[in-house]
Amino acid sequence: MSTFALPDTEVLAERARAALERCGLDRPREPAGPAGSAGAARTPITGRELFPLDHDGAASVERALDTAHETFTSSWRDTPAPVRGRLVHRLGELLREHKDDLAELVTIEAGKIRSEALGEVQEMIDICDLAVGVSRQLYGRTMPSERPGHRLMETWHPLGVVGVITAFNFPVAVWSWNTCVALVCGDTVVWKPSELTPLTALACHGLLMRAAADVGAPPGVHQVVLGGREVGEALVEDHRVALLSATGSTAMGRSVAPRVAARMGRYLLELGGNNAAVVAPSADLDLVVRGSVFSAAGTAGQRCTTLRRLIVHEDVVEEVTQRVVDAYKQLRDRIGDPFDESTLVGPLVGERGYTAMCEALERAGADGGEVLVGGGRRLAEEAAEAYYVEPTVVRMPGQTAVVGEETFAPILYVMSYRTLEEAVRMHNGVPQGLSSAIFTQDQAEAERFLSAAGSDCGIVNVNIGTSGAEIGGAFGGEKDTGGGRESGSDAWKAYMRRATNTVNYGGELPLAQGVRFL
Ligand code: UN1
Repeated sequence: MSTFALPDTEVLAERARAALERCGLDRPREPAGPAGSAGAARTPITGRELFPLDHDGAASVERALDTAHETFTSSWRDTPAPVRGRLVHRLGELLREHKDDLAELVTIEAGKIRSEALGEVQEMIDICDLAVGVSRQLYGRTMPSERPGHRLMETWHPLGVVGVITAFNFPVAVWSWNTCVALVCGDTVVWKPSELTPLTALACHGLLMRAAADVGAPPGVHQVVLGGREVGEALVEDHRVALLSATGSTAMGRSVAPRVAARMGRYLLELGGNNAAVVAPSADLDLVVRGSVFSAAGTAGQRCTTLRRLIVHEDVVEEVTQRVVDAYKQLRDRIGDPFDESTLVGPLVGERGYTAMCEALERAGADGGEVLVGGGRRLAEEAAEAYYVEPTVVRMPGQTAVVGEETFAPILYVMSYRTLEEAVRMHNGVPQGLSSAIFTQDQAEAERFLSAAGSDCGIVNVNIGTSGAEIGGAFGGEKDTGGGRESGSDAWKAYMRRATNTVNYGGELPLAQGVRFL
């Protein structure tokens, strides 16, 4: 059923306070302390402020960096990795205990529907499990030495302070991918969450501090710094930040990367996506419809992995389009309060997303695009400052400039193709390279899409949509997506430095490459 009643902001503020309290935070930061400046916690559900919240000033960011650096050098890097794993193990237990509380805060601050908010916290729990395993598997290789009586091997050492900058759309999971892995790798973390989601950040930090107290880890392993651009810039510029891991727009990445590189720091960027699915004539259309609708309209189109382009073979384009449009019609009554069990599409996080959506639809129309379903705004009378929108399908005559851009809103462009080569060309013909999919029953076709000459993305799927990746794989993408990899597989290596060791146990000193000297 359609949800026309939205909860009161005061009720949401009370729910947020109660969830924070259950996580062990009696009072979130009081506003306007002498060192800080006033910020606020907000909710996209009503578009209103929940309560004021102090931001960090330059001095407290400096203190956070000092503490993180001091903790790294004085104890954390020398703590055995499996012992570091105990901290993350305990965090995983606390996350299980407070799954509902964190999900509550994610819904309040990011507007995610309950099931997706719970899924996000589950993603955190999963990465804790993975990181605990990694804490006993920071493997280096041994290589045969060319010299008698010598051994050649590599060891992986902690890197230092990791600066983590996260976006509003995955306010807790992306933090945990970085932080759980960084902590077992022996790094300490300074986290700057999105300005839009400070409460979820304070709750995560609070739980991690409880875990640290429980297992006897130093509290300085993790700091959270709240604020805007200037706080992020302090992390970008500071030479003590050995790795800067940032999630956000390509524009942000373009500004960050050269500055970190100029001081020879490392960066790990997870930036925009413009993800597509190719639908071949042999595809199972039930899978196509279900996979596409969740990937395109889920999270109100605000995932990096959101499906934004559907490239469909001309033989099935009419049927696929019709079925996707029909499924979107079922969503029409399910846009609204993300706390309502029947809601599938919550609000956009703010006005910017709405404006971007309107502009994109206008440009698509000018390019010959036709809106087949959606496009409108909802609940504007009930909550003028909240932005609920109808997920939208646009039939496009071709891949015009606007289709090549990432618009962080639920717009799905549908285009058609004749040959797989053409489909792959269109697929790869955008600046971003995060996630991709092909729906086909033809194995050779699937393999071609997975091959070096196929999709150019970091994530390439067969018969599932583009979003909702598991944490076990490395997550990230190519081109304008930034090239970084986070989460599972061997992504931990980005959080460590490698030392190559040659050990002479032979008593002679033969030089490599047969060189003779003295
Ligand atoms: C993001 O949108 O920044 O694959 C991360 C997914 C999620 C993570 C998305 N597991 O959709």
